[in-house]
Amino acid sequence: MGILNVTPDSFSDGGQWLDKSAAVRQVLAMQEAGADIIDIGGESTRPGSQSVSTQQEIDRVIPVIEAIVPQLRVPVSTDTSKPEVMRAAVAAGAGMINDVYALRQAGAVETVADLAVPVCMMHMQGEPRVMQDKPYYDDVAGEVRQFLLERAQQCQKAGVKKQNIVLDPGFGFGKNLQHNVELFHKLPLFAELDYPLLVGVSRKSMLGQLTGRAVTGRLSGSLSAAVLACLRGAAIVRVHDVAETFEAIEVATALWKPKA
Ligand code: 7PJ
Repeated sequence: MGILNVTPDSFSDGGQWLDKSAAVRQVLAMQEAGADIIDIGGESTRPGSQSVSTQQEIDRVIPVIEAIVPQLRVPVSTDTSKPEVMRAAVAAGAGMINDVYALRQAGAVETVADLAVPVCMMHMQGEPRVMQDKPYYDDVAGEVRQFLLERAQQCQKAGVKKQNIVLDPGFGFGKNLQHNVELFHKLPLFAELDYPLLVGVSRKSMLGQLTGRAVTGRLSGSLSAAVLACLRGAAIVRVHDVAETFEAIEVATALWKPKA
């Protein structure tokens, strides 16, 4: 899954793709490089970020979705928590919803059930503005796993089809380095659930904490983490650097279990 942020303030590519034609070039390049899904978001969820209005988010995201969908072979996912944005995005041609609130906003579950599109539900403790203040868990992997299973079950009860659900432990969302490391170590506990597992660690601050690198210097760390996530059972990795990630996974896959 290749990331396209159409926000002025995202932590690693904020402000870069506000221009529509630049955005189109970028998604075509990600598709060429091997992306199977393009994830487009109009609201930054980085720690401390402020939320944007529904209309602002629609104004940022919908024109870009309309511009890119006719040119793409692969589906577009929309990174949003707002039911109105979900509806507008799918009407504009998006084929998937990616929600860091795991459909907990009012009306979100019903909307996704009604739209009948795949949805990624991510775990987050707290909300972006305050989530990194003092994250606390007794058992981070157990609690995140339980949360995701409960959300999946509630959504299925409300009419979301099981085969449309993807789960994501939400690296960096209300988690400190120790939490993130433990979660990463225990990814197999998530991979064994009966839902595809999505992992997003690309350029995140946990990699900066491990390497001392600023956002622009986190490619090697991101590749290493993406490969390990796949080996631990991730079905989808959400990344900024699609070409590099594709190649890293290609080599790891070939060498991990050579074809007979
Ligand atoms: C994630 C996300 C993630 C899913 C962001 C960033 C911060 N959606 N949206 N999983 N992260 N599903 O791009 O690093 O980890 S925003």
